[in-house]
Amino acid sequence: MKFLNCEIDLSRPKVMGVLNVTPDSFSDGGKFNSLDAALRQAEQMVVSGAAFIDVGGESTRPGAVQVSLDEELSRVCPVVERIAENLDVIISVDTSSPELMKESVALGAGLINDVRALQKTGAQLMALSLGVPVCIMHMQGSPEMMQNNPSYNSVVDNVTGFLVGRAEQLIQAGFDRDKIIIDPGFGFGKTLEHNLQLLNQINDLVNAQLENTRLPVLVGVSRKSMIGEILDKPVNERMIGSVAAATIAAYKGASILRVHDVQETVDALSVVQALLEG
Ligand code: 7PJ
Repeated sequence: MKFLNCEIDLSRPKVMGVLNVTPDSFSDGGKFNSLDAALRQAEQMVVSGAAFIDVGGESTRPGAVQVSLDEELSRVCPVVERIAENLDVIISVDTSSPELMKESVALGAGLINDVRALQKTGAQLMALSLGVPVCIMHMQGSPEMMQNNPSYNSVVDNVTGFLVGRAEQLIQAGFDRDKIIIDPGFGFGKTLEHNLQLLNQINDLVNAQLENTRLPVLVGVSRKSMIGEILDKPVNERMIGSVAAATIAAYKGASILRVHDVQETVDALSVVQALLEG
């Protein structure tokens, strides 16, 4: 897939490091909220082998309060700017806001990662005009309400149908087919059972075809409550469980793993890669 000034081979699984710049972010507890700390954290992730750094200023954890656009812009833009100036990595911006998409791409971001799949007013048109690749994610409901009794007939069919349908709409609207990444949205309006079904059948999503081609799949399970529920452990003790889940997703064909623990995941993926090639 072609990004601003580089090409990334997604036939081998790649790691996206999560850099939260939200003070209420559940897993970092706001630790990386100063600019220098954010840059150091990003640098560490690049050294460890991250191909992408995902910068997000809006907490979308269940029940999170919405942040204002000004707040989101002021959290994210300086971080994007500093990373673009200092590191050789693709910067992904985790946002649904067209204004932030525009600002961050102007500052050097190369991927728009939207948990609302460009469905917010103006987002689709903005992403189209910016011309960078996009990751569209499935979510049932909205972050405030989504864990309120989510239900599906078949979660795998529903999520696959939504993502392929949405990708078709984007292509109709003028997007390049080879600039679309799809993501089932682990934990976004899903019970543990739904998440496990999706992970177990992630190859169905990987193999879903659009005009005879597949779309790269991004998987984000890192430190999420599905891991916490399985382990009965708090967020700071979910690293190994998260790496296990990422390993399975990669083995079943996921292209990008969105994680907090970059080095550990990179090592695990090297084992997957060796096995798939061997
Ligand atoms: C995801 C995300 C995910 C994509 C978050 C968290 C919650 N973007 N942003 N996929 N999750 N594409 O990291 O726990 O799963 S925020």
